[in-house]
Amino acid sequence: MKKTVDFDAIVIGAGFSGLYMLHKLRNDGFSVRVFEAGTDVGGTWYWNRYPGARCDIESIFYCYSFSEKITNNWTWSSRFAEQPEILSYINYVADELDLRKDIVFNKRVQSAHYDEQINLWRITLDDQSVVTAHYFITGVGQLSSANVPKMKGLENYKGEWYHTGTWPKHEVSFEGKKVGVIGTGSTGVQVIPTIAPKVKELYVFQRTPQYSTPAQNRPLPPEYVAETKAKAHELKMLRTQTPMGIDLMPGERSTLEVTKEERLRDFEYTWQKGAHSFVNTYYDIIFDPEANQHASEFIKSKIHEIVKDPEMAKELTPDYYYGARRPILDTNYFETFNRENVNLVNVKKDQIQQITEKGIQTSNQHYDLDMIIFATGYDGITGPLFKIDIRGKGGVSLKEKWENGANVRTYLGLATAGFPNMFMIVGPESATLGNFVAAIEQHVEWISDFVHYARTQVIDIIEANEKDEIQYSKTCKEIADQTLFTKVDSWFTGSNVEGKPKPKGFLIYLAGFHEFFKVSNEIAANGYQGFKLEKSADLVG
Ligand code: N01
Repeated sequence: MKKTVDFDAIVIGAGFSGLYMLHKLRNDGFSVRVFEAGTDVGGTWYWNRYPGARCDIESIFYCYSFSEKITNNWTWSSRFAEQPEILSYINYVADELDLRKDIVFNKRVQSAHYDEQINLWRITLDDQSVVTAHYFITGVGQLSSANVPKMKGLENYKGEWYHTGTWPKHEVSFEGKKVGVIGTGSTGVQVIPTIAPKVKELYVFQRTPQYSTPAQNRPLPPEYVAETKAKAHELKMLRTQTPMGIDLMPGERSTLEVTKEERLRDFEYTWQKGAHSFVNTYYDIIFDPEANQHASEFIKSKIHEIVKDPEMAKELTPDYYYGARRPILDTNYFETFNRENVNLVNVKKDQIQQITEKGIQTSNQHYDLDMIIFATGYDGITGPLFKIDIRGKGGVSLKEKWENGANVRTYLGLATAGFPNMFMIVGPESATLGNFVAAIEQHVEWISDFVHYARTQVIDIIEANEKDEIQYSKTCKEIADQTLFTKVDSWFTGSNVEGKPKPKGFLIYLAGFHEFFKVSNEIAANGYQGFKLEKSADLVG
């Protein structure tokens, strides 16, 4: 049967992933259309406009590296760029590469169904129009499905309320207001110190205290910028040769082989150095409970040193393994709790019972609030994919195949059996613990190389083998089980979303970017081992 398709590839999302995917495939001569729910490019950085939003990977790494021209033409102002600057950068890239002409904004993809009779993907948009493509590629990110907890009474609340991940474009005023922030993850830790000086009264509703180390953010001096541009090639190499896709390797020594004095000196050094240096002080911090305890105790002592009220310091002190949630970097987070206008509510002890017309009712007290900010995170990793009705062979949905998230199985996090010609950028079980943009660049290049290879070999159907993905998922879990990540609840394990099933596996490949790149490149070099490749010249669109 001869078929016609609208596009060679349809990509969802115009963030870092979708934009680069569009550029790569288009350069290779494929017809591509990107659909984006927002009104402009940016993805995460389009939606997350909350006060204090900035990257936690150094700006010189948190950007594309594929174009010398873009690298040379763009100058970051600070070590960790703020959201408006990152969004300007993404806009600059979109203009520079003339990407907008192939992006349809304001369009949400509702469903993507694979038609196995004629081997194409049929994509339905929110205006019920249908487009078809040979390849279906998701660039929806891991953290784009906002988690607004089901709290009784929210619909009756008369004040303003916002989720950080869908922050409005208009200016939000805090002056003279009593504001409640629910959630103290990376987002809450950025919002709280930023708005504390602006609000009349701030109430932080904390369920789990956080370990956080100082980002040590600062403006970038011109000579440093010149130096990084001169060694752009070297920095690019580091993205693929290090575990986190940045210029850091885990320490060479064990926490347990040094004296107490050395340990304190080393921890103090990495604490002052900032970025993700602290978690990398010694190689065993996220593997060995005893090593971890030393790092945890150091941070706990810092919390007690910084926070003047000993009771408050105690409430802010975590009691689980440090680093086993994505490590948080802050600017003046713990210091903010010394302000007169900042109050801490431990909602594990004093539970939120309901939202009232005027604020929040806990078991012990009513808090009158003009504004509530939900910094409650995301239905992570699987959430953005499950928001779309994706169906593969036999009409089976991704949700069904992955048992609602309890049994996720992928091959390299990039593909999954039963869903031919579908690729996921930063999908579940890919290596993303670190520099997301470096991960995205590698995934996009790997996918576009594969698609290019398929075209040259006249391969029409690409599908991961079930047996290989079962083995890959097993490996992912085995790697994670050697770390402390599987011993702590977090958005990686879905524990932050009420009713979300705990995955049997672990949804991030934790052996590091460098290992992931090696494994995925070897698979490619071996003729895409682990994939079924079918030639069917008649079906070529
Ligand atoms: O989300 P989180 P996030 N009642 O899930 C609490 C990236 N990121 O948006 O810990 C009360 O970590 C929840 O409590 P608990 C980064 O990868 C990057 O902060 O589940 N509280 C927790 O305190 C990060 O890891 C940057 O007990 C409730 C908080 O809300 C990821 O995004 C900046 C609750 C959610 O924390 C997620 O971070 C920001 C409830 N019903 C984010 N439900 C950069 O710097 C949830 N919570 C690049």
